[in-house]
Amino acid sequence: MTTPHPRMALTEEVAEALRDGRPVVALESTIISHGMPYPQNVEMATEVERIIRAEGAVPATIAVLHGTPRAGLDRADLELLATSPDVGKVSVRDLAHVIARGGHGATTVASTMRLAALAGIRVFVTGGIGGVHRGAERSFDISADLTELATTPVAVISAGVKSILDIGLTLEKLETLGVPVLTYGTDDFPAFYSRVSGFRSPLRVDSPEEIAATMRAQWELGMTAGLSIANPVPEAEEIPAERMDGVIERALAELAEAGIGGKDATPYLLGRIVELTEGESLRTNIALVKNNARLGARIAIHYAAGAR
Ligand code: PSU
Ligand code: MN
Repeated sequence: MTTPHPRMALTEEVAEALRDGRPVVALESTIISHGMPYPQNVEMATEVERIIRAEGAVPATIAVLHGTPRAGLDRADLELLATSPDVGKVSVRDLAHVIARGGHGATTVASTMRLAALAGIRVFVTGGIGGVHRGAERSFDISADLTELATTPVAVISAGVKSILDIGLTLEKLETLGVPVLTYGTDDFPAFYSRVSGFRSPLRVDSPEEIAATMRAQWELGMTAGLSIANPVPEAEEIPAERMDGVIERALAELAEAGIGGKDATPYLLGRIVELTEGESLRTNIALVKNNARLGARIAIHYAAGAR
């Protein structure tokens, strides 16, 4: 057990669970503020916390509020993140400044990993991680999520990587960075909306026990990198890649036309994809986050049991 960093504010529930070595699962907040429309975003955030509790773990949604990095939020906090235009998208490079000015920030995968690690949380559930954008050889647009995975010891459960990114280059980059990429229950690396991306999984695992044991081995060896755990969307909810391809091509073309880049690129693409699929992609997005929450809670339970 690690003592939480003094700059982190934990709820009593999260602090006690960590003190007692009980399972805790971190959740990000950019997905709430910049990844989904209202009110589905706050409903998703609440439902995911409920699922994690029902599985027997403690949820800890992470954000910066009034300049304080927090782990564990209440309904009013979630509502604020879901509705307020004052909540910026905060990745690692933005953390210090939002804290210094006492502002609000929705944390990305990268900054959520960093704050989770400072709180002493090792398991983190999200929908999709950032990666190497298509055309990165010119734009240099590679998400800080990847550099964070290379340096911060947290296991991140996602549904793989969206094909708004270059999935092949993202997998190559993760290999270079020494990040274990485990796929749960399948030999195919999943593509978020779709169960199959056309890329093989680097490593297949078939149980939460095996994932928890891999986390332990990774960190007992003194390696500080995190792990990327890819959990395919349930079959009933998936949108086949053939159907998503056209939508994603169109959203990418519109992004280029609008001249949008930098940190606004991912939120823009996510929003356009929801519009272009008339909400179908949103239903899939919500379903896969819930599915990841179930797996993440089970991993946290096995990890906590082994750490005692
Ligand atoms: N991918 C998704 N949904 C998301 C994000 C990525 O499928 O909500 C969010 C996550 O918070 C992720 C961030 O960390 O976007 C990556 O942004 P960027 O590409 O600007 O690094
Ligand atoms: Mn970027």
